[in-house]
Amino acid sequence: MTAIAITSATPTPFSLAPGATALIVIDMQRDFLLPGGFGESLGNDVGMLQKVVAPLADLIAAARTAGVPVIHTREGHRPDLSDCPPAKLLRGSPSQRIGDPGRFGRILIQGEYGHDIVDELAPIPGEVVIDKPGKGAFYATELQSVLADAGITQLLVTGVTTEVCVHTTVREANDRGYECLVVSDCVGSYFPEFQRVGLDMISAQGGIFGWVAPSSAVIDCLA
Ligand code: TIU
Repeated sequence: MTAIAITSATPTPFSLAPGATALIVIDMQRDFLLPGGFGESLGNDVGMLQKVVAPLADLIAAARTAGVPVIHTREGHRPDLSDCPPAKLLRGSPSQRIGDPGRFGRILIQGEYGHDIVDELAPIPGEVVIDKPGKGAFYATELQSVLADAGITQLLVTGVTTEVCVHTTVREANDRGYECLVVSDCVGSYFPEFQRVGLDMISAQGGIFGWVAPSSAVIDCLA
């Protein structure tokens, strides 16, 4: 299939190759989006991330219709915390730490209600869900082999938070040779300033890590 140009992408039009593209949805978990989870324990206003859900639901629906694979990630740890480095566990002075009981179960622990993806964006049968212990989706996960097996070379990157797990994943992907287009209204930050600057940093310097475009432009191309 021939490539389709997303002409409104910055810094240059993005040449989307259907059949070689996956939509990656990073960490749209209750623990980051709902009160009582990890995000709030760090002192954040979790409401800041809610605005991502509606446009991302539309983009996921368009990807499914177009046959673009949707890959979800979840940040979290084993119940015994054996995959959580002490440096991560002890970082900062949160009101609650990873593994502590929160409103939705133990915070950021696999299998707990809060660790799972919000209802509106729930994976459907057959979609890959990558459980990751770090901020980047490639570190200590099977993501690279999943992408290689599917012949994926381009990633439409969405999820939260823009400057933490989205950025880390885009940088990891960039160094592994993937072309990343970050969907501007489908990534979210607790901090408006970080959202703006985080997106600018990706497409600056001629697209040092990738491209940025709104979901409307991506959905038009997938239709
Ligand atoms: N705290 C914060 O902004 N983010 C994270 O801890 N993880 C993700 O970004 N998923």
